[in-house]
Amino acid sequence: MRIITFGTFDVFHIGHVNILERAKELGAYLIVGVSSDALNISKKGRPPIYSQADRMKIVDSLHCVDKVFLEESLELKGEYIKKFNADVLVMGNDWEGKFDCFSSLCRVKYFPRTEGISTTQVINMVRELA
Ligand code: C2G
Repeated sequence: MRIITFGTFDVFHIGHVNILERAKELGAYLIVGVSSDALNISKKGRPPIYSQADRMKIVDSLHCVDKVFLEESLELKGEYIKKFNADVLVMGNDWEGKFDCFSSLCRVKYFPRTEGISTTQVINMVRELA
């Protein structure tokens, strides 16, 4: 089974590790689309803290991850699923229902988010300490 998932993975934290490890438990090969800096600027109005090159390198260094690629557009998910021959699309449940339209291409599975941690929270905590 080939599993695909997507994310920004900025200021990498335990919630990111948990979802990637859970995704890998579903199959033998885990493919991760890391969203580009340009995609984040257009989506959130600011660049990520870590560059796309660094975010890709961090995700690629995990033993549960087999392949990393750059996600350049949210609209290309179907193309990426086909290109990488994915059997299952995994996302956190903050995206619940949002990717059900791809269920004709592959299984779509949402995992519960890890409670109590997010990139925004870490940024705010560091800001308060500074
Ligand atoms: N996540 C999680 N628990 C957290 C934080 C994040 O399970 N506490 C999951 C998210 O649900 C997502 C993945 O980790 O599945 C990556 O999260 P983000 O880096 O916040 O990525 P996001 O901006 O949601 O990605 O095409 C989708 C885009 O790339 C968006």
